[in-house]
Amino acid sequence: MPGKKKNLSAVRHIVLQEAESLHIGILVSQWNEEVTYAMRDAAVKTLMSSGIKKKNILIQEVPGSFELPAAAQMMAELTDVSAVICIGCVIQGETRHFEFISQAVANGVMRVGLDQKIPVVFGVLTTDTYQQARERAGGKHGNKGVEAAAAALKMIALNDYFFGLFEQTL
Ligand code: DLZ
Repeated sequence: MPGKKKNLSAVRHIVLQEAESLHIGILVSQWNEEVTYAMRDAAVKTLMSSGIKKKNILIQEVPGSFELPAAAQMMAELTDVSAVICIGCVIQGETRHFEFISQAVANGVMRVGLDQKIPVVFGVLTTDTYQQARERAGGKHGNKGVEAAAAALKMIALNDYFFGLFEQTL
């Protein structure tokens, strides 16, 4: 139903053609690692439940969320991944770091996705408190790692769909 709020953490299986041969990248920020590692693990589970082989999931850590866009660009350019899932957690502190990092990461991830022409997913929590972040990494608000993985798979499926339409015009 359009406009209805949907919690994608409920997503279980997304059917993809040739899932077994797909390679997917996951970048994980080491800041707030209790949260980001829980999101990473949920993302891996979601990918595997859709048929992605564990050996085809390329996981790499980065120092902080700010490094996610640059690492996503490297991964997209230098590996054969079909999508990059960027996982991070930025928590409001006493300084303005929060605003600068959140904004830069959101813009950077978007830009890499547009430039590289593969899905680059923004799996970055930006919360006021640590507690809010934990609630979204396996707590009462689900796990945003699941949602990030689901978004990557859906965008790959969308690309396949458009490619199919394009082939019909040839
Ligand atoms: C410096 C910093 C701060 C204050 N807070 C966070 C945060 O909440 N989450 C996060 O992922 N990273 C944080 N960082 C680190 C920056 O992302 C980055 O790694 C450093 O500024 C080095 O470029």
